[in-house]
Amino acid sequence: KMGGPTVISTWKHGMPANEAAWNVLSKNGSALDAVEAGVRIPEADPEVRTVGYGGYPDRDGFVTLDACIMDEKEQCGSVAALQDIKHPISVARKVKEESPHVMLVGEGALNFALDMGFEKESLLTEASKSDWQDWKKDANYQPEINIENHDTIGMLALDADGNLSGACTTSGAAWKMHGRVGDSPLIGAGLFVDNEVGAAAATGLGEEVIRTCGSHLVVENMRHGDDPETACRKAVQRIVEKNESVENIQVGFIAVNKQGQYGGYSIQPGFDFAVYQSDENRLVHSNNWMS
Ligand code: SD4
Repeated sequence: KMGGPTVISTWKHGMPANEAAWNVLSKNGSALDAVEAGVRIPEADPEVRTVGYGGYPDRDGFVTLDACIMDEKEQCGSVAALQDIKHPISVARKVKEESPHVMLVGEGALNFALDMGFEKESLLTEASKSDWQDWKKDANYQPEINIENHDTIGMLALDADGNLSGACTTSGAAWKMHGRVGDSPLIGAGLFVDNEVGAAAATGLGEEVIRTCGSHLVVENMRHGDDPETACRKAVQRIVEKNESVENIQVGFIAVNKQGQYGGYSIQPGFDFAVYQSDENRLVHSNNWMS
C-alpha cells in the first residue's frame, strides 16, 4: 500500500501508541516527534507489562529498561539497563541530542537522565512484583512464545515531508539475568532507519535478533529491492536457518519504506502490528513462517 504519512508499531499496544503518533503526524509534525510521543503511551501504562512503568523485573527484582531512537539524519541515541526512569525513549533522545555519544548504560544512563531533569521513580508495580515472586518459586528461564515477555514496542513513522524515524522501547525479556541487554536498544538489531530506503524494528527473543543484526538486515533487503514484508520474511528466514529448531523462538519484524509501503513477518503465529495510514488505525495479523 502506498503513501502519505504512515505509522506502524508492534503488537496490540501499538494501537493507542499509533494514535499519539498520528496526532503529531497529522499536524505536519516530524516522524521523530511522532515516534517519541507514540511509544511514551505504553511506557507510561502499568497494564503493559513489557514496556516501561509496570514492566516485569529481571530475576533479581529490578525493572531495567532498554530503548533507542533513530532519526532521518541517521542520528541515534540509546539507553540500556536503565532503572527508575519512566520514559527511557526520551532519555535516549536526549543522549542523541545532548551528549556526544550514542549509547549510555546502567548507572551512567541514570545519572545523565537525572542531569537532564528526569525524575527518579519506582517502576515496579505490585502486580509485577507479585508475578516475579510467583516466578521465583520454580525459576524457569525457558522463553515462552507470544506471551507478555516478548512485547517490545517498536514504532516507525514516515512524515508529510517524507522523512523516516523510529523508536524502540522495552523492559526486556521477563526474568532476564541482571545486566542482560536485549536487541531493543541496539541500533541495527532492534531498530534501524535509513532515510533513503526505509526503516525496520524487531520484537521477540532479542538474542536471536542481535546475532543476525535483524533490523539492519531488513533495511538492507529493502535497499536491494524487496518490499517491506518480503524484507522481513527474509530476516526471519535467516534466524530460522541459524537454529536447529525455532519451535520455542518468537521474533517479529515490522518495516516501512520511503514510499509508505509497510509490512511485517514473524516466526510463530500470533504476532500483530498496528498501522495508521490515511486516517485509519488498524491491527494487522502478521504472516508467519510456521503456517
Ligand atoms: C528483548 N526484544 O529484550 C526485547 C523484548 C522482547 O523478548 O520483545 N522480549 O529481547
